[in-house]
Amino acid sequence: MKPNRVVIGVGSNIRAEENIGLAKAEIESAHELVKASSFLKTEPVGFNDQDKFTNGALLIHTEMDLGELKSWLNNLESKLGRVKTDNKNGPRTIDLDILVWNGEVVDNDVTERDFVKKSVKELLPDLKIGI
Ligand code: PH2
Ligand code: MG
Repeated sequence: MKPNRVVIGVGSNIRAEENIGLAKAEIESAHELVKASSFLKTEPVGFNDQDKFTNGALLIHTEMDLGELKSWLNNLESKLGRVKTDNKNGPRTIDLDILVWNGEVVDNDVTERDFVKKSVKELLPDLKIGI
């Protein structure tokens, strides 16, 4: 089995269905996709004047180490038209965040955003989240 078990958070509010489909296909081509959570429409957090997001998460097994996977996901975001702007909470074609790395929560969104926590719980029901 590939050594690293990772939950990737996926979000989009620009052509979300298309971009999430493309991201999932690329991820499946380079890693073992174990399970996808449900994907839900969510109210924008942090900056209100934009469309609703679609959010969910993917559980993968991968040979890549943490650094490699981070840059691989960054490249995929760019390939799918992600433009980084000054507004960290603004609209995006795709957002791919490493949420859980081998059983360890590595992104604060997991504790701070209910929809992120819910996706992670769906994929890893036994994971301890927060205190
Ligand atoms: N991501 C953001 C900012 N706001 N809102 C929702 N609903 N979903 C997101 O994924 C999201 C957001 C920047 O990380
Ligand atoms: Mg994010």
